[in-house]
Amino acid sequence: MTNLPYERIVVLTGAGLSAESGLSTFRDKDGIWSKVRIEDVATPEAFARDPQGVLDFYNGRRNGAGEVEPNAAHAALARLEAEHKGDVLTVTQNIDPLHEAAGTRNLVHMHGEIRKVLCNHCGTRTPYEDDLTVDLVCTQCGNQGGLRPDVVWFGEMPYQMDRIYAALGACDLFISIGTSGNVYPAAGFVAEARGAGARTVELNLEPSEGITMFDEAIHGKATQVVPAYVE
Ligand code: BJW
Repeated sequence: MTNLPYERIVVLTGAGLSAESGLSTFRDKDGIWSKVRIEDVATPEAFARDPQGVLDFYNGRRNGAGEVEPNAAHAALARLEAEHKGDVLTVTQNIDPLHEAAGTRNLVHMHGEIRKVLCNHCGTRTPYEDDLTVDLVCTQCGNQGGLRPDVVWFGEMPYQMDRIYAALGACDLFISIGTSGNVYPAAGFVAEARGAGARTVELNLEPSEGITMFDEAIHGKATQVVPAYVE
């Protein structure tokens, strides 16, 4: 049973949370960015230059993630939301569906969801589980060639920023889990929460880029440190 003495909690999660479920992180030694270049797969310019190459990269990621299950850290965060007396908002940078699979409901996927497709022409976002190809036609607007994974690339605006900043401005506890603190705006959330007077806590395998902004840091594997901290 969770016993954290705070009213409004914001939890930020990153790739390290899903690492023990078998999903790769980005910036660790064998991470995704050690195998492919950001400029080739994770920018709007890459998609414009080589749409099928980018779609193949994400088709591979989605298929590789087929059998993945939430781990003990996802489960602990779902219990925190269910049992905590105050508000808990979970903001994830992850595009996998493991928070919701574990039962978290008050959730923002700020970098999108790999199991959805976004039409670059009309902006419609819809669930889509199959491989994407450049010849697909949008069922909403009828345009061909604009369908892409619903993920936020470098240079694009992450989702629900107004909701996130409102929660950061009102929170009294901010917990950052499994993120290296390299990518903005998420890397700046700890400063926002601190500015609002919140206690700031990092739960990560190692000190992140933003370590000096945290009041407390517990370093270890997410499946160990997250249940121990929130329960
Ligand atoms: C464990 C563990 C275990 C391992 N247990 N822990 C110059 C200065 C400042 C900003 C910029 C700048 N130039 C450009 C920018 C902006 C840019 C940016 O931040 N660039 C930086 C590289 C400098 N950002 C953007 O473009 C963003 N948009 C934007 O800024 O819009 C304008 C705006 C302005 C103001 C307000 C709002 C908006 C968009 C960023 C999009 C990021 N997209 C990606 C790809 C998504 C799709 C996909 O998955 O392919 O998102 S990149 C990638 O990085 C992915 C992640 O969500 C994101 C963060 O990575 P994360 O989660 O931190 O993973 P890692 O691998 O870095 O870290 C894992 C951590 O876990 C490590 O610390 C490990 O130790 C730990 N770990 N195992 C616990 N078992």
